Amino acid sequence: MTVKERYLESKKVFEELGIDVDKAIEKLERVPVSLHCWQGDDVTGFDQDGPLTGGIQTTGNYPGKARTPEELMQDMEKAMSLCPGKKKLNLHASYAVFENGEFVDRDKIEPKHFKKWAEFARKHNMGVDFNPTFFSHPMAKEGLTLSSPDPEVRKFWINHGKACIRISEFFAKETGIPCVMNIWIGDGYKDVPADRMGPRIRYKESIEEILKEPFDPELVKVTVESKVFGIGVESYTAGSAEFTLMFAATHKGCLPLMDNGHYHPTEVVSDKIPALLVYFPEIALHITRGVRWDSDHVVILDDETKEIAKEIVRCDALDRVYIALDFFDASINRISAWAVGLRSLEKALLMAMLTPWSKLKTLQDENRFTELMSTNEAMKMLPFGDIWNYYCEKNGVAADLELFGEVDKYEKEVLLKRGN
Ligand code: RNT
Ligand code: ZN
Repeated sequence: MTVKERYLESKKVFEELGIDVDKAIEKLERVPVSLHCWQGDDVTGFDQDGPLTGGIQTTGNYPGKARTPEELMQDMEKAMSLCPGKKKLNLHASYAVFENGEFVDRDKIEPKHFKKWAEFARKHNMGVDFNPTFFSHPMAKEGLTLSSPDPEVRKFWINHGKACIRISEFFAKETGIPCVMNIWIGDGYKDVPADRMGPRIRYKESIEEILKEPFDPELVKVTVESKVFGIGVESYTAGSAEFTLMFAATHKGCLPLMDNGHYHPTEVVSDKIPALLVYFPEIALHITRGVRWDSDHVVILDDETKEIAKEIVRCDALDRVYIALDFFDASINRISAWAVGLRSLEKALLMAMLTPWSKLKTLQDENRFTELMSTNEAMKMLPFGDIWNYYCEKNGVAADLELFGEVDKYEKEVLLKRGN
């Protein structure tokens, strides 16, 4: 049987449950997922030679990492060609492209330093999301940026934030698609602090300063990402969950961003999505996989990824949730990391779209929990794979079992020739 024939057979199973499979596929094709550039070079960037700081860490030394904008774009292009669905580009400010020997520090970057990325985005018909880079820089003094007690340090980073707002608006105008600008700082303390409120007051005031930069809230969506701890800041972070949530709730046009690696290990973001959607018109997500901690492993089709996708879909919130990936694994082929991560999320979304939520909700509301459990378990064995394979074929991308071969070929033809 061909992929198409299998699809037509399996489709009937879902249709019996009242699901319009063709419509689900069409819908999925339009959901943008933001692909993070930083998986391609282990969060190194192009504007500095120092180590990765901010309490995040990549481990591994897999050969062939991208060293230049050209290499990174080439690798992202390859990764995107291996994934079905609509993409967006997620960029960090540290990926500024300086030409002809020019260099400016982060507080002085301009849209022109991102012209190459705007061209890249336009070439691929995608929007751009943007992140000020508050780490891996000498001005992150003692690991502190927007919450630093040193006004000079704060000023530098406030100016960086303002520059990033201008760049985000530039991207939105260049692509015609709103730009999500995410503020995340690694500020915090290794050991028990004497003052937990002071840094938060300074962080609040610093973001407020950044937001004084004029921008069109329809074009730039400012998000604030929380985090419970980082490497070297185990005892305290300024941007805790309550802090960022309250900031977003009390500042017009600001959205909360939840990264599912940034909570206590038994907390789940899937349950937080519907809670926030009750109050916020829009929210943002970083989808990652924490293994015991915020380890930023590649996203796979695990239970929490499926639950997150389910919540977005059954809350009918695909147009209210900005979805981005955020992981960085340097121990395996980086193209495969991107492709497996993005494809896994696409699979989770597809499975969520092929589930008869209104029927299941009725079972819940009518207190028919015996039937709900047995139906839920039955759903797990439905032939999702046949639908997925057809979705890949329709989008002209590799089937699951062809993926490794494609990546391996690229590794031999391109990555290994880099000699790094
Ligand atoms: C760090 C945050 C943040 C970063 C990126 C590189 O823990 O998740 O989103 O991963 O900005
Ligand atoms: Zn994140």
